[in-house]
Amino acid sequence: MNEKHGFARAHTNIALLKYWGKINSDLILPANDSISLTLDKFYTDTEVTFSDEYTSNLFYLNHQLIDVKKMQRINRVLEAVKSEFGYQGFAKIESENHVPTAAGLASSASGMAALAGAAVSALGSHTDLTNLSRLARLGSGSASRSVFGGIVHWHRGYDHQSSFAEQIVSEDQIDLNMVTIVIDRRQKKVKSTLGMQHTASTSPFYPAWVEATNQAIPEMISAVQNNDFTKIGELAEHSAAMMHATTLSSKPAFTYFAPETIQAIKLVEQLRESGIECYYTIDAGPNVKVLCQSKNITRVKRFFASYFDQDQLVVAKPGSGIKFTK
Ligand code: 2P0
Repeated sequence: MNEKHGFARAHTNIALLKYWGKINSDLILPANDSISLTLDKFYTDTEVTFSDEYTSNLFYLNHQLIDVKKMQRINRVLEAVKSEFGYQGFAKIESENHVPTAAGLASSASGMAALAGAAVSALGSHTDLTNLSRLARLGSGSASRSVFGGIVHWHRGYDHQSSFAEQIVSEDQIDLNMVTIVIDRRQKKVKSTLGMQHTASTSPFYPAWVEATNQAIPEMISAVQNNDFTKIGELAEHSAAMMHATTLSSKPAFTYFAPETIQAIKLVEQLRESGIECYYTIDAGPNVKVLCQSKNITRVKRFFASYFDQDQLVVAKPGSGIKFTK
């Protein structure tokens, strides 16, 4: 029996300038560039074993066997890795998510990055992180960014080769933290893949979204390089607001906001007006993520604790890029 093993750990990320819509859904090529912060505490560990004895791919998530019908994207990543390394057998994938549902964060970014990392590591060398980012992208767009730590820029590109992420600054070069206000733990009703597709094809505001985001990219890069928290926060907040405006202008219109989402937005504005600088960002769900500097984490948490339960508040700091050992 000829077995090949690989392991990878990848962290989740949160977009500061959002990815929202594709120009090619097979290759997952986005309409606009995006910029994200990789988070420290939340990650996926994945082990891949290739063997010529297996007759199909098997995927265990948190020790439970997953239905083959749900494996389309996993298979796509595996096929791409296998074809790069000229391998023809099947794989067993064992994945453990350390992204608690209570954190209100998506695990597809860390999951697909860890899968690509472990598969590449099993079959060849994992030193080419740019290529790893391309392979992770085939599983989930945001996964391309989870290959790197700190603040990361995903170049939209125009084909498989040109669409990949790169690091702008590392995790120890940036003072940017995130307090998540978990408003709803249930799975979102409109999954991001569908939500962005519907928005891109029906919102008259969508072309303006793409243009405004691409224009904001160089501004965000220089804000990050200068560690300019005010500018980073303003750009991030505006990106989230614009993204959610595209869902409200799609046909039929929809929103990820819950009543408490608006309440939390107002509270962020109130806290900021009181002199504690913070900004919100919101993804494809109702939870609100508050960006702040290290010196204000305790104050931000204390403020929101008077409106929400303690276990609804989750703090995350900048995290590292993909690792190939535990
Ligand atoms: C982002 N989101 O930039 C944006 C903002 C959600 C809102 O990337 O279809 O799971 O797998 O490429 O990566 C979530 O979308 O979507 C996402 P696919 P993905 O973080």
